[in-house]
Amino acid sequence: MKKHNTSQPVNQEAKQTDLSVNKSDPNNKFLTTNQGVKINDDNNSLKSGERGPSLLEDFILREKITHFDHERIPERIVHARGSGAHGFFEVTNPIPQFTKAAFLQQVGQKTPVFARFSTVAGSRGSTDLARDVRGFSVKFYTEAGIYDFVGNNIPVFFIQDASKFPDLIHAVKPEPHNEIPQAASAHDTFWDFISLMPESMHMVMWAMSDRAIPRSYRMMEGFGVHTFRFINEQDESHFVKIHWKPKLGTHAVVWDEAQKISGKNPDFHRQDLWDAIDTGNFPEWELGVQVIPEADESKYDFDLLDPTKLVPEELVPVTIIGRMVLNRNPDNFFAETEQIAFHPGHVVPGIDFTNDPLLQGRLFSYTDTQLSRLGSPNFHEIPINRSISPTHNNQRDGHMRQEINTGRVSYHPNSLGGGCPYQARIAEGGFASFNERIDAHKVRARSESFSDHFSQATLFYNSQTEVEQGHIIKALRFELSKVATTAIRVRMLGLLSQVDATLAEKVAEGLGLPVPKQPETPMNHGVGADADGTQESKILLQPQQPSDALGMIKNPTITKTIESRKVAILCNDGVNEAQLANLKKLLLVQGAKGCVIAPHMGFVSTDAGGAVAVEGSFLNASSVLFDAIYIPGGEAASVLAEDPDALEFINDAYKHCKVIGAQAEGLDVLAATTFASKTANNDDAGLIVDRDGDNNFGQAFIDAMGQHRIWDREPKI
Ligand code: HDE
Repeated sequence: MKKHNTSQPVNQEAKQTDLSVNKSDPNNKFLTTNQGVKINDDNNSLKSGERGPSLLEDFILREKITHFDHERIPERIVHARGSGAHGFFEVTNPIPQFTKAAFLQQVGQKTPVFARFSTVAGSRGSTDLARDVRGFSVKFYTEAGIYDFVGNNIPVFFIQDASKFPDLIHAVKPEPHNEIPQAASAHDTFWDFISLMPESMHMVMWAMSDRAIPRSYRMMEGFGVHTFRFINEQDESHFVKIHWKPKLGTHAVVWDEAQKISGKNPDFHRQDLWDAIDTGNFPEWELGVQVIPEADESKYDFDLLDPTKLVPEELVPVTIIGRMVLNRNPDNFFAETEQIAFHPGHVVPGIDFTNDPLLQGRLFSYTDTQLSRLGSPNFHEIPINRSISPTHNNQRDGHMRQEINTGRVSYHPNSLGGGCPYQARIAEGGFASFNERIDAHKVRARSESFSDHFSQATLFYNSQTEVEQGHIIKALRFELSKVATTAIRVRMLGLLSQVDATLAEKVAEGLGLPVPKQPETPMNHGVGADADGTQESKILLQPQQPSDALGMIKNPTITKTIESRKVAILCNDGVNEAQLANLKKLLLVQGAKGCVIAPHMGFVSTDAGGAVAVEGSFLNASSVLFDAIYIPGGEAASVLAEDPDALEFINDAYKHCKVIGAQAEGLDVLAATTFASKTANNDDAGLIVDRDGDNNFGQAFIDAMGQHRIWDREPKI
């Protein structure tokens, strides 16, 4: 038997086998290999002579290059392009009558979160401003384990059954023969698939609306899409639809602007999220729920399990139960935003699933995808994915296992380990699935209650203002004009005619095609090969009352706030310092920011003999990166009128319906623009001009910005 050396205390001996890193070791400052060996020269590889060949024995070089060679992991098959941040969720209105979820019980109770927003189709390096659905995922690090909300900024989905997801994604991704186009649905394979899938029509309406080109991640809603269940202490179930409502309102850019932003700053949304948090403008959303009693499951003329349907907020109001604030940028994009692994199946007691056939498929997919993306079943051990509540189980080993499990017991039941870890009773917080009664035949079939594909598409279209309908028409014209196969365009016009006859006609006009009299019978109705395949999609509903919550311009989240908005202040040497300073100050009070843009970087001189730092030039900035424009007076202001870059800047802002303000000599610049007559006639609510020093100018400018965009400028379609 091993004896302790009496001159050496036991804990000293234990220290000799302690493998933890000594962070206070003075050697910590040195560059080392991954094996901890200090490196003397990191600039030269080992060679046979100064001008000779490199030597294979150079373990320092080989380790460095090998690591580099493997620094990329497979990107997410969907939602590859994204950005995230840390924050917290706080309960404002507990609903214990509906859910026993421990993190939702007390007013003021806070839970750390990490949120990730994404586009779907583009690859990791693609533009933020693609026309696309946005992912909206939130990992809640609750004391009862991880809860992942994995939703989108659109409340419905293209397909009803998980089995069609690979087809949908293959169709929308770049075409396989030439890998074109990147991050765009405007191509043949996508619309070929869609034109054969009438169930996608509701989602298509949303995807062609301005929801698909948000102004900012901070200004979009989030939706759980599927109906979930809340379970209370009495084990009663309620159906629930989950919503996030942005504090800054729901806003978008316009399509021409989106395309230009993609060139001027493809990281526009990523940058916006980062800068907002960096400057203390913490993004915030309210969490709301639509709760529906089990007994009302069949009350509606759509099926709650059908993910192509929403529950209008007028039918079931949204109850706000908490808020999320994002207040810390990640320290390391790869370690956190890239390695975070969401899964709609990560739920805690109090939250459960329904039989939505799309959700059911997702419950398999997300763990599976992490195995190939993160390379190991131990992805839960990566710091960003770790539960803050302790984990104990008998899962062992596998690639890159971090935890050093001790003891010899890795099975249950056991007596050698004293029975540990124990199963938790429900009263002790153990998860028990909702005791739903299921009594059915095993079938591959779709419920008849899923067969109305058009009523809610029509409801969505009818709920839009004329301006928003115009944007949908133009988006469809754009997308379908990029489709080379005429038969696909025609098939789409047929489907659109079932949503709204005028919509179809107007899209057809833009394509130079007639609307087919008899829409082609779509090939896919969610039936198998042995069905006759010709059954009609059913329209079960009477047209419903339009809903403001479905649009953006009249969306109930909209307020007049201009918080965190950016104004380009176009200056030249000799700028009127007082006017410039005054507007900047007023913007600051509103939480907005004025940025000085000039023909060159450095400084511009002021009329008072001072100098103002320039933050962007006409070469590196563009009005699409700003929310409004202001041109102060100054003796050389009119010189801007001779600068084509400055004029393009201003004309674009007008075209994109942004507010434009000018004072004194700044007005002379407007005289050279495409909208000079509007300025002269004072005929536009978004042109705020002041020739003679009106004290109200600043407030008028801010009020106009509070309208967000001046839609009257857009020609009617
Ligand atoms: Fe996803 N989805 N999805 N999805 N999804 C993924 O998981 C999948 C669906 C959503 O920021 C993948 O970790 C299937 C609906 C978001 O990391 C993958 C089906 C909704 C994110 C996957 C769907 C979503 C994903 C790729 C149909 C809205 C990004 C990487 C059955 C409710 C999460 C990953 C993040 C990511 C599969 C449909 C939202 C492959 C099979 C509907 C926000 O597992």
